[in-house]
Amino acid sequence: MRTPARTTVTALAFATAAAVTTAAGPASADVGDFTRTVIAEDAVGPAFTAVGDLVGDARPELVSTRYGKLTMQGPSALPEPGSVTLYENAGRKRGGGVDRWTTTPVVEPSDGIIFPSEPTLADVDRDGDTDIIQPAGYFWDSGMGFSRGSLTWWENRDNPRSVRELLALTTCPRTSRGVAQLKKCLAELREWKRHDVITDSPFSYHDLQFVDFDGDGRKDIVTVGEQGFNPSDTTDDVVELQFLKGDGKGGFAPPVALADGGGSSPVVTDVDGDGDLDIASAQYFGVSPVVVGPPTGEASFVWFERVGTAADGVTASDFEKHEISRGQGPSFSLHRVDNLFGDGEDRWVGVNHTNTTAGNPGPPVFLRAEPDVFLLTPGADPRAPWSVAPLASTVDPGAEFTASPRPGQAAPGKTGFGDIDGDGDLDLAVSGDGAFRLYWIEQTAPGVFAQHVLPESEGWGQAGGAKIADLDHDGNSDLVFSSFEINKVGIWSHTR
Ligand SMILES: [Ca+2]
Ligand SMILES: [Ca+2]
Ligand SMILES: [Ca+2]
Ligand SMILES: [Ca+2]
Repeated sequence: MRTPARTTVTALAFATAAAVTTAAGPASADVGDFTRTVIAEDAVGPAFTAVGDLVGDARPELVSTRYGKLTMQGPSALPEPGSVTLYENAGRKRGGGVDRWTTTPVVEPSDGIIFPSEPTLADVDRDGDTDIIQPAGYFWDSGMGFSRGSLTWWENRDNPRSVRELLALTTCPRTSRGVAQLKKCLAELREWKRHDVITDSPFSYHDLQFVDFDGDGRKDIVTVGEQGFNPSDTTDDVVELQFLKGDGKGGFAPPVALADGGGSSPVVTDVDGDGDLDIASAQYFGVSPVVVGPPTGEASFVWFERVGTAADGVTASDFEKHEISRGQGPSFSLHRVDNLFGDGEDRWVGVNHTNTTAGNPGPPVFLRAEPDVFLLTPGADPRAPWSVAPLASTVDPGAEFTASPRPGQAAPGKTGFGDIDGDGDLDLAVSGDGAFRLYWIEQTAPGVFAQHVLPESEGWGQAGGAKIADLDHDGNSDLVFSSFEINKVGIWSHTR
């Protein structure tokens, strides 16, 4: 869900069309080559889900965000604070499957975090355990006079792994009277501790990169802040690429604007191989949906070349923007995929975010780019435009990214990479987003891809996740999706 804010608010503004119901089936069902397990039913606005090792269990945990309730204020949908939940596998350690999970709140509505989007899991304070960095904010707040965007990180204190955390635990027996007080003291010390990086910002944040961007040995945050202002005006959006210098202990300097533009999921990598870190990004805002005729507006995919040094600080003057390609329309994400074809080479995959379904408001659909996942290939000089081709050479009948005609919907969306079918090569898990179902793109031979609908995913629209991991260590991959449209979080486990 590249622009959950835009799609969501528009969906809700036209809420009469938004009702999607599915009969509640068994929690787990065999479907084709996959078993589907629904682990959250009737969740309030599931948004994004990350996968990582956060607690002592050797199996991965899930960190899943909820946008929470939206209330109508006149014609506008106004979100109430959301939440973030940790899921720990509660099944047996061997053969326990993926259908039993213990949940722990990390962020609760009382924390006042608006629209928590893609969590980044990383050891922010370098004490040995994995913490959660949470970008948040509602894209349309800027047009309603609110400043509720935030970047926060949540300190993992489940297992004391530093001297400081151990010492804190030893204070409980001294300060507590009775077992009940002792338990309460210990429980509070193990709660996720909030740290504010940015609060009350007019920018909304969807995603970020936690990386040492200025080469001082301490990780920093590179992100994109967005403000949508008037929903009916596509030219008034403010999009700012930002750098927040980290001190290595969980503190961050205020954001420095590096550029206007980029998209909500920037990728920090050395694009041109000259030894310094650049930024690559899909762009959504400012990109014309009309791709027939002379080019107008922003490019679909861009990169920002680092041309200066970090010695005098990292600023906008250190970067030069280059177009990767245009003509794919507003776009969702760009990925540099290590060894995608199994030949040792990195490949670039771009995901656009468009709608060519008759009845979708906007310019005539024949003028727009088809929704697709693309292979983007730089030439000898990556500053020149790259070649672009659809990634999948075959698409199952009826498995196109056909988006709902509902206003604000576009496809595809969140995309993950991993070996889904266990044959040793990388495949893709793709959220249809505005196409209200899920997909997987199978690598059938090196560099050859076939697009399929994930079975039993009809209705799973506006889904985050698209994470691929072996959640129960049974040797088969599990795909995780959290769908705003259907209010469910589910796992598709490959079965052979
Ligand atoms: Ca930590
Ligand atoms: Ca740094
Ligand atoms: Ca570079
Ligand atoms: Ca595979």
